[in-house]
Amino acid sequence: MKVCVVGQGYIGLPTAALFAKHNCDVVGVDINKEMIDDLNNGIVHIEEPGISESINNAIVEGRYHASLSPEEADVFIITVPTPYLVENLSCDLSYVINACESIVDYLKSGNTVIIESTIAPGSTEESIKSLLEKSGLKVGIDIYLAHCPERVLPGQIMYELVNNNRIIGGVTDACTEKAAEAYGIFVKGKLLKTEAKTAELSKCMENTFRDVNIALANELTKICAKIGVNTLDVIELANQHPRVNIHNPGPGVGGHCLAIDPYFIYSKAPEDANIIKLSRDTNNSMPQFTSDKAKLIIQKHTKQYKPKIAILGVSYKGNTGDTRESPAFEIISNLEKEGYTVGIHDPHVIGDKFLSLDEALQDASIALILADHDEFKKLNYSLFKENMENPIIFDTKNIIDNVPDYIKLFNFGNLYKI
Ligand code: SAJ
Repeated sequence: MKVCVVGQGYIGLPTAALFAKHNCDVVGVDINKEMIDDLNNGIVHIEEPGISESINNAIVEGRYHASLSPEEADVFIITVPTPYLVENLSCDLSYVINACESIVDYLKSGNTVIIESTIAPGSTEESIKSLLEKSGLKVGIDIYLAHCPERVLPGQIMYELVNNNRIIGGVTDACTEKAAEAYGIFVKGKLLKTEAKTAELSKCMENTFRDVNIALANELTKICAKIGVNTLDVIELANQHPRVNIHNPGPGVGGHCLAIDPYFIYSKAPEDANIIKLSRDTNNSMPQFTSDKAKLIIQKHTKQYKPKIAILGVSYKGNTGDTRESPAFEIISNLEKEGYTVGIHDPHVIGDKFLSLDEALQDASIALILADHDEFKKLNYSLFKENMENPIIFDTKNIIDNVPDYIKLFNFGNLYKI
């Protein structure tokens, strides 16, 4: 079987690697020429366990190549980003539409087209179906179209793509069956068959559920900071109840999913999606809340004022180099607007503005932990003593405790003590 995967990012590339591993011939398509050249030379641009080896094996076995343009195939999979439109918060389908337009000339009778990109409910039937039918082939009769959202966690994508249950939402029953057949090649989880619109909304709702629950934890943090209670203790105790699961508060919600997908639902029914919108607003307020608290800590607790702040971590997710929608950037920009300078250290993100831990800490008033990387869970505290006059850590991810006496530690639990 030949598979054409359009979009070689966080989902498309691992998906291509898995089809290739299971004896399919795979072409990975992307608009980024440099990336295509790199991939054909076995250079993988994403940090994800197992992906580099899998792609390189597939290249050696002649089962994978990357290309700027699609090729004829049996199955086409669309894995391109879907941002949201700032003007009305709806789903920006332009990448998906371009990707679908790019395959129209390659479609043949019997082909299956699968949209994996997260899209607003209704998009497959209302926008994508007619576009593919420009090929002269009828969906459900000549070709098969389904929305099958991915639901994997960065850091364990290769495992979760295989083992998680998968929603398969066809435009017709025949479309669902054809898409299920394709995923049956490597998916060990259940294939949950439904129709396209239900699949689209289920995916958006999974991330919305999480976003709403994080907003609740963030709101609790603000309340606790005001009334003098330790938020983290409240969450730990409340979660001892077998049916309660309060999420973790944090400096904001990043990534390409939780920070975006709720808007796709909201824009379809803004008058009804009140909790969804309020949760987005609450989570969006956290970078400002965090930079305000950092400022307050500096004002109240530094002996000799220094305008430098060490930023530890800018990726939105621990142990990855993924910075998409990361709240760290808004926090940094807020602090810079207030006249602070920042020294940024992130062992997972590559870039010339990043410093070593020593350099970032040197002469800083405070170290602000913004990512839950493992490296930050086992910090060498003597570096803080050597480089900072009066070491203070503000741990917004609640990943450290038991610091030596010479370090003052703030986290989202003890903000009321600032
Ligand atoms: N966060 C909190 N508090 C928490 C949990 C997360 O503030 O209790 C923050 C994180 O720090 C991060 C953001 O939320 O900034 C998102 O992180 P995440 O790990 O919750 O989610 P993603 O965006 O990496 O992945 C999500 C996952 N969805 C769910 O868990 C419902 C993943 O399974 C999906 O595949 C992915 O979205 C996606 O592609 O949709």
